[in-house]
Amino acid sequence: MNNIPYLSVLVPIYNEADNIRLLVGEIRAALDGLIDYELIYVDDGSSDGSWQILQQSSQDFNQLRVIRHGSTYGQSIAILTGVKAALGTWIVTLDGDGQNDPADIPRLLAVLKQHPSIQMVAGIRLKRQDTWLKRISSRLANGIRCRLLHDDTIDTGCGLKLFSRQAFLTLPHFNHMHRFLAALFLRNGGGIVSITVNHRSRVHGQSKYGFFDRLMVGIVDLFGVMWLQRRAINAEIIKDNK
Ligand SMILES: Nc1nc2c(ncn2[C@@H]2O[C@H](COP(=O)(O)OP(=O)(O)O)[C@@H](O)[C@H]2O)c(=O)[nH]1
Ligand SMILES: [Mg+2]
Repeated sequence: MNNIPYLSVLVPIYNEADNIRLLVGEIRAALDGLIDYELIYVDDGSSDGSWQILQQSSQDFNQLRVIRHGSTYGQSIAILTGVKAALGTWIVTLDGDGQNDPADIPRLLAVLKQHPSIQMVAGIRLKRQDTWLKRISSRLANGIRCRLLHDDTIDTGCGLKLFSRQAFLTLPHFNHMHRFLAALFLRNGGGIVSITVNHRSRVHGQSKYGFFDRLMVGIVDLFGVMWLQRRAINAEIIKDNK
């Protein structure tokens, strides 16, 4: 690819071997011929052959960039690696298990056209295709988070998001930050819009998150993000001679 793309599609994965080819095909079906984009997969030290499949896939599709971590660091760190490497002005993230639908990406881009000054368009999974335990725990966590952080977002766990690369790089970065992007962009003074998106069942592989690990990490992080909000200052600049 010679030109700088408008959009970088970013897929962080850990052990998603059976989902890669299908999802790459769906992303291409949604975006080829529609927009100038690159596709970046960040493999977070998978042990199931995902890396070999990614390397093969990149030979068939030269807009596909594949990056591999030397160890497993977590989803947020994989997203950060991908955003740093990305060339696009805008980033769209998707889960690598196929639960998000690439056919929704043009709808996110259309929202951006209507609201050009915002920093993020977030997906809301209205009809979640997950177990009842995951749906209930997620609804509870979303409710508590929304009330404490006032982040104006009813589903921060949705992996489908479109955001400004440059704005993302100015956020504080920490593990698990991907669940707090709405609060962090708002803290930066950026506008966000949420739209409902499709959600599908996981067909291959297994969920990487259990109920208790997500809950415990989530509580600690919630207090951390509240502290960041308290300390936020967006200075108004009234003069700059250059
Ligand atoms: N890079 C990276 N990605 C992860 C990790 N854990 C989960 N993921 C990816 O994040 C996405 C969502 O994870 P998933 O297990 O489906 O979560 P769930 O949908 O909430 O059950 C998938 O693409 C996973 O491959 C991790 O430790 N590192
Ligand atoms: Mg999933």
